[in-house]
Amino acid sequence: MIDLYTWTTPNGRKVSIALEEMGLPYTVHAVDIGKEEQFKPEFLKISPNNRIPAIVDRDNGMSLMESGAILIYLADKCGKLLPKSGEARYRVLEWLMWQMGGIGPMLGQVHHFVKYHKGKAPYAEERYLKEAYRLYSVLNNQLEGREYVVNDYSIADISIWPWISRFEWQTIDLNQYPNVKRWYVTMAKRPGVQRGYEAPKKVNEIPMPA
Ligand SMILES: N[C@@H](CCC(=O)N[C@@H](CS)C(=O)NCC(=O)O)C(=O)O
Repeated sequence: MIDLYTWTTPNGRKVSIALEEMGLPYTVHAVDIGKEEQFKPEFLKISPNNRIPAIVDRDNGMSLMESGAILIYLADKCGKLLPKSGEARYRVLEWLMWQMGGIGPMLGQVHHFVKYHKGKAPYAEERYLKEAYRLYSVLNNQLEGREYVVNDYSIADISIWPWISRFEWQTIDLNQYPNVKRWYVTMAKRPGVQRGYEAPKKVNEIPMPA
């Protein structure tokens, strides 16, 4: 049994989607970051960086923060969605790290400047949107001729998809990135993705491109 501490954000949804896809039993604990619950001392004990998501594995008492580390841990624990060794494993980790270092931080900045502070910082809007277009193009190229990011469905897909699900916030037209659109829609139809999207609570339907 896994205790999942999460909120309704892309980083949180990565882990609930992964748990659903892996079929691991878990209990959801909502940490409302709008109410600053991430700074509570009891949460800091398992997530010293005061950010969601975090997990505690009740099988061994281990706690873990950072969504990328959590996805690797869960995949290794259940032997799914991450090859055990060889090039196939490192390809998945390569795209997982690409998400952690690029997609997450850069699209996060797009949300701040383009959605929440539109018109207040044109330099930042231009800088992060340009980077977003570049990252979407990279993903589109990688998905050319591949159903999933590294051929077989993996934690790399699960880490990227919740960020792409905010394409409307990012003012991205998915029709400009046809491989990304096809992959996004394929994943949106997976029951595990749909269930994981609603943790810790449902706030909206999964956005679908026109
Ligand atoms: N690199 C971290 C990022 C986690 C993160 O930024 N979480 C956000 C929600 S998506 C958060 O907890 N924000 C709370 C805050 O900014 O105080 C991960 O991937 O787990």
